Amino acid sequence: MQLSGQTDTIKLLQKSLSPGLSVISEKVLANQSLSPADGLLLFEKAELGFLGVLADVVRKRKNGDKAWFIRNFHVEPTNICVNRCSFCSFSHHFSPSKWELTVDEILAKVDEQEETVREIHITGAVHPKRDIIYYGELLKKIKARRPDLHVKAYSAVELDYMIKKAGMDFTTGLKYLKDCGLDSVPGGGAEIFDETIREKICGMKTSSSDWLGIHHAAHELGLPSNATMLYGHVETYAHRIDHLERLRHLQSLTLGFNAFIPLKFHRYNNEMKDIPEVSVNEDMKMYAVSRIYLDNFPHMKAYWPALGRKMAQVSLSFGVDDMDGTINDSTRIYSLAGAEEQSPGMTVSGMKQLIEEAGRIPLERDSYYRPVL
Ligand code: V47
Repeated sequence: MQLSGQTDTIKLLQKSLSPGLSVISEKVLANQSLSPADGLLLFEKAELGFLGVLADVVRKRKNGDKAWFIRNFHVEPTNICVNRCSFCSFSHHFSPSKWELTVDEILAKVDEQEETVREIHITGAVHPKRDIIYYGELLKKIKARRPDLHVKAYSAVELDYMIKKAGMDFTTGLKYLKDCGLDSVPGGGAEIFDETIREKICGMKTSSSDWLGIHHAAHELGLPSNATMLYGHVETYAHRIDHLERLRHLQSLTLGFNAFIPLKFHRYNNEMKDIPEVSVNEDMKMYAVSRIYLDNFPHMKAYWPALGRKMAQVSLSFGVDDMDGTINDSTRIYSLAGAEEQSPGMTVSGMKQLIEEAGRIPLERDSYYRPVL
């Protein structure tokens, strides 16, 4: 029999599948959402190759053969943190050095970038002495220098702290920052929503409901955002599905999320260093199940400084359509945690080559996933 595409491949595979997995594959082909029990069955029983085929159906439905990337850079204003998360190698509690950039130092980093760089991603630790006025002024100064630069800034954890400190509610605080120049909110700080696991690995930080509440408020103000999950530590598959379910539910209300970004736990130099890192097969499983489950998320991003560029390339066959960006060696969060990319930066031609080698069409994007032509 000659195969005419993914549907035929799945129909062939169905003959050797358990009834549960076969029903799931029918749902995916019919563009129906999976139940939490379906998601769990995929994690527990599905072969990796089968997950790749199903994830590919969803990826292709949403993005064709395009794989997006952006010219961007990060600024991590400080690593001095009021929180003490067990998985974090970045904060001053564990990092070999302690830093806080001045506004001028941050602006100098903005000035260093070529004009073609279109997005700045600002995130860092939760500094006890800084407040919403400071962060708002920073946004205004960046916009005064580079009005065209999209500012994706402050994880929900930083926002939670500065907004509560100002005595504001989430909507008022975010509106203030939006008026100062905030364009979108990055996905950091989500970790794992399950309250028991969250208490174990990052009990001091923003609660899951506040993380979701901040993103909800941002979406209602027209600020798009991303979502992440820190996986591969002490959580179970059921915790991962619970996390995906909470995200899918919020997305069904707002459609404000752009991308989901699974973040693989790295163990170097943090309080969870005794936990072995998961295999690359487990990474690809995580990407594929997320792509299949989050059927209302337009994009799945492989954050290559965390995953490594080779596995990011492989992830394009497990649901990923977005390779994040060129980064320009501007982030330390993962290098401090022992990721293989110790100086993460990629040229545009390197990015395009990586994508083309995986059989996809590289497309430079802006922060709203509009092609840059
Ligand atoms: O929230 C910290 C994670 C996140 C470790 O929105 C760790 O486009 C693994 O959210 N091992 C911050 N992960 C980074 C982040 C992000 C990155 C890229 C793009 C976007 C986006 C957002 O990094 C933290 C935490 O989950 N993290 N330490 C570690 N040892």
